[in-house]
Amino acid sequence: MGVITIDRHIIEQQSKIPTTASGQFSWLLCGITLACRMIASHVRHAGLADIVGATGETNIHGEEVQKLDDAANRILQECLGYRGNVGIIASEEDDEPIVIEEGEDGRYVVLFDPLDGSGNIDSAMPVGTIFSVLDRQGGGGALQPGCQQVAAGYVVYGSSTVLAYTTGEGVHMFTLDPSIGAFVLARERVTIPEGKVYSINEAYYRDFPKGYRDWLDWTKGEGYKARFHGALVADFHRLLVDGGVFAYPETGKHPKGKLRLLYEANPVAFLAEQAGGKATDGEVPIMSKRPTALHERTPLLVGHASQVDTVQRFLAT
Ligand code: FBP
Repeated sequence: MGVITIDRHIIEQQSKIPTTASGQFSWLLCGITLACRMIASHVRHAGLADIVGATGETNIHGEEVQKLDDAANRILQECLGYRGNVGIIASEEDDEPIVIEEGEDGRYVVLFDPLDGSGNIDSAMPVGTIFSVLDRQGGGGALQPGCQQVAAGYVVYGSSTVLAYTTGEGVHMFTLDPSIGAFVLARERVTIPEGKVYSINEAYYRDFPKGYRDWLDWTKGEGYKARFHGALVADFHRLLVDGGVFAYPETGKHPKGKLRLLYEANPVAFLAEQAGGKATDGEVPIMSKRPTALHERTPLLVGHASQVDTVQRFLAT
């Protein structure tokens, strides 16, 4: 069988699906994995090269842009820019979507958070890249509901570099083997286990809706442990492997939630559902939400299906 690299896996997966057997889709996904290998190299050299700290710029979210945010953003733009089948790219770091190819050739829209958790860079804590792919053939642009995604994934740059992706045929995980510079298959068809672990920034406890406070109080008697990395990609990856539930509810500072619907919540929701889990905004499934703006925010509750249901019961009372 030999080494199953992500590129081989993508091509083998796609050849099974008539709509994507042309190879165009594989070519696009391989562009994203190439970009993530290049970003991984930058992250690994973060403390050594002059790429830590801020650029002095502020992005549309009012956040200080880190040098690595900027580098990761440019790498993804470069690797997607010459694919020939990408019509629009949209990034957390850019105010507006970038139209690359107006015509029919530009079939796909790629939305991404080039470096999630960038507040962790200077302390060498895990960061990641999150991506979502939409098809323009139905006439939509970047503002399509999550249920229209044709692919989604993330890469976590942690103790090892791990990529997980889905094209609607389950969630598959790959580890970057630095000795060959390729993502190698680690696990296929991952499912979220039930785990007594919650990830939420409890420092905002008083600011959370009552249902979340009641749920958190309840967990204290249920033997739960808390894990919070300050990076959605790292908390979600841990959840895919060890189970449990992650939540970033609405707060006084973020009355609509902090996380962005199109390039944070939607891809995580697609992966969670493909791994047998659930993702909601506390009320409705994330993937059913109709986006109205590129950088719109949403509350996010995601995890093992029964544990999400438990939280929702507290929210409903
Ligand atoms: P960016 O770093 O991409 O802006 O993402 C936002 C984020 O860092 C999430 O990854 C994380 O879950 C959350 O913010 C942490 O927020 P807080 O510091 O308020 O707990």
